[in-house]
Amino acid sequence: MSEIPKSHPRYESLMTRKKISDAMKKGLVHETGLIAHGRGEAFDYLIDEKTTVFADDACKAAAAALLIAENPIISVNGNVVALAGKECTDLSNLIPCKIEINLFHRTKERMKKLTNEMIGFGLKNVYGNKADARIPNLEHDRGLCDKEGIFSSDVALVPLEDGDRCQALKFMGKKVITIDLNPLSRTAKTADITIVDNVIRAIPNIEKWVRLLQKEDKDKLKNLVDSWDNPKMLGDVCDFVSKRLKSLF
Ligand code: PTJ
Repeated sequence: MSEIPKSHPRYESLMTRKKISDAMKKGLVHETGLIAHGRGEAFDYLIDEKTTVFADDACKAAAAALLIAENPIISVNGNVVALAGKECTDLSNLIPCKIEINLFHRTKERMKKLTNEMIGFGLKNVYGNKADARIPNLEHDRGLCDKEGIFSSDVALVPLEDGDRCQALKFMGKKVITIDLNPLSRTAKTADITIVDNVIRAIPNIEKWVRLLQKEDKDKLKNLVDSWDNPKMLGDVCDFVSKRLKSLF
């Protein structure tokens, strides 16, 4: 493929596409990950490809939840590793928390490649390979997980998550934080805290809030989490998008 000129008005978006398509060729991203990415791009358009005040507030609540957690974890899939693997590693070191690879389309080969990719980003312990536990009520390999990983976690950050698994994690009693550009998805509606933003912007933004909040009193952080109203925020995002679209023409 010929070089994309920096002067192209969609340079960043095209480079991100290249990143995800290269990762698919390397066997990191599943082929349907490209379709998921396209859907994400469409929703990103609707918010002008910028972090909204609602997403920023959600990142703040997410940071607070991760900081007060006893056993927090970040779950990553192929798309997340390709787009924000290094940023997830940095965030996990800062909180600190575990990272587990949880795949929808799980194969031994992809698990191995993604594990090596995360090790390359500096992650010391990669969870997900033991697969010595199962998320209840989830048939198929996507229910496999690590006992010492997501299975025993109390707060789980699950970006680009499948709706079924998000519901199953909630059913296990976990506090679930997601990052999903689609405010209408089942995952967005099921999670406790939904960050309606691109994972590329959201992970560094959570990191920003972790730095700002890490010395705060635990009670204050707990209040922040307890007062978070996810359905209201989703309504506000939809309102924002509809007003924005009406104002354009
Ligand atoms: O690597 P695997 O095997 O675990 O597979 C991962 C994918 C993403 C293929 C799988 O989980 C899947 O099919 O996901 P869905 O059900 O298509 O959901 C992906 C959601 O993430 C959709 O609502 C998209 O709008 C949203 N999304 C896509 N790209 C981004 C995004 N949200 C935030 N940032 C993105 N870059």
